[in-house]
Amino acid sequence: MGKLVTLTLLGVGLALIGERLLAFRQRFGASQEVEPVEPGKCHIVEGIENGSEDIDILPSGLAFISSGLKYPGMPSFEPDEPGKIFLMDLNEQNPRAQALKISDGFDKASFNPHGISTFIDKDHTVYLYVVNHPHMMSTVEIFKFEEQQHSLVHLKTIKHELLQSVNDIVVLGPEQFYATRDHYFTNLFLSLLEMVLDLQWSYVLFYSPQEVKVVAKGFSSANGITVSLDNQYVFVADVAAKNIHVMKRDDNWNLTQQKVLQLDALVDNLTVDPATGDVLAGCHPNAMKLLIYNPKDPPGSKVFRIQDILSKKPRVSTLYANNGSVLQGSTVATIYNKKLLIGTIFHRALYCEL
Ligand SMILES: *[C@@H]1O[C@H](CO)[C@@H](O)[C@H](O)[C@H]1NC(C)=O
Ligand SMILES: *[C@H]1O[C@H](CO)[C@@H](O)[C@H](O)[C@H]1NC(C)=O
Ligand SMILES: [Ca+2]
Ligand SMILES: [Ca+2]
Repeated sequence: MGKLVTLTLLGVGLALIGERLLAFRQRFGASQEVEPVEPGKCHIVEGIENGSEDIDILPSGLAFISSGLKYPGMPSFEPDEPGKIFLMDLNEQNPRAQALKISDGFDKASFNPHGISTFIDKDHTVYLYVVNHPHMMSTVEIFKFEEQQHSLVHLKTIKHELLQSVNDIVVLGPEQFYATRDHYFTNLFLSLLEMVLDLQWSYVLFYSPQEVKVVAKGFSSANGITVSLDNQYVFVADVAAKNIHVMKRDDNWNLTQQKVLQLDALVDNLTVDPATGDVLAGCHPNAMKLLIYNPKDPPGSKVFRIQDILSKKPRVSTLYANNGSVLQGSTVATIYNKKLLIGTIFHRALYCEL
C-alpha cells in the first residue's frame, strides 16, 4: 500500500513537472521563427563584441552601454574579460563606441555590469548607476561621469539584503531608485527550478538610504524597468510572462498596477523615446536558444515599439527583428533623434538611422 501511494505520488509529481516543463518550453518560445524587419540603414557597432546588455542615453545624445555581462546559465564569449561601460556620441556622423576609463580604487577585475540608469542632479552632474554582479553577488555602483576625462569616478557601492539577483534599475532621485529582482533564488539550480515551476516570487524594490521596501510582487521574472517621461508611471517587463506591467507611482514610492500588456516575446529591457513617449522593448523571440546556445542556430532579436501605452488601445508594432544572422539575443533598444541603438545580452550592438 505504502509503495502504491509512493508510486502514485511519484507519477503525479512527474506529470506535474512534465506539464510545467512543456509550459516552460512554450513560454520560452522554443520554436518561434523570426521574420526579418529593418527600420532603416543599420550596421553593427564596432568595438563591442561581448554584450551590450543595457543602454541609457542622456538628453545630450551621449549613450552609455553596459558590456561584458556574465550571468549564470547564459553564454559569454569572453568569460575572463572584465565588464566595461562604453560611451557613444549619437550626435556624431558615424558614432563610435569607446570604453570609459574607470577610476582607481574600484575593483575592475570583478566588474560585471548588468542594468544601468543615469541620473542628472540639479547641479547638472551626471551619475551612472550600475547593477554589478562581482563574484555573482548583486550590488549597485554609483559613478560620477566626467565627460572631459572620458571617465567614470566610483563614488559608492550599495548593498542590501533585499538587493539580490538584481537585473535593472531606474534612478529617480539621489540614491533613490527602483530595482527589479529577476529571481528569488540566487543558486543556479534553485533559480532554474523557480523558472520551470513559475513560482512568481520575483519583485520590484524601492531603495533609498532611509527606506528599502518591496513595492510590487508576483512577477515570473521582473527584468527591465523604466519610467514614463513625466516620472508618474513605472513600466516593468516580466520576461518570463512575456508582458509589460504599467504601474502608477504614489507619493510614498509605492506602485499600483494599472494594466498588463501581453506581447508574444520575452521582454527584457524597456526604454522610453524622449521625443514621443513611446515605449521600446528589447525582446527574446526564442529564449530557449539563449539558454542552449548553438552558434549554427543562434537566438534571434526583436524590438517592439508601443505607442500610447497609457491609453485604452496601446499600439504594438515590430521595429526590428532578426533571426540571429546579424544580431543575437537583443535586450534593449533606445532611440535618440531618429537614431536607434539596440543592445544584446552577450553579442554585439546595432546602430540604425530611422
Ligand atoms: C536567417 O535569415 C537569413 C536571411 O534573412 C537566412 O539566410 C538564414 O539561413 C537564416 N538563418 C536561420 C538560422 O534561420
Ligand atoms: C535592460 O536590461 C538590463 C538588464 O537586463 C538592465 O540592466 C537595463 O537597465 C535595461 N535597460 C534599460 C534601458 O532599461
Ligand atoms: Ca536600465
Ligand atoms: Ca534585462
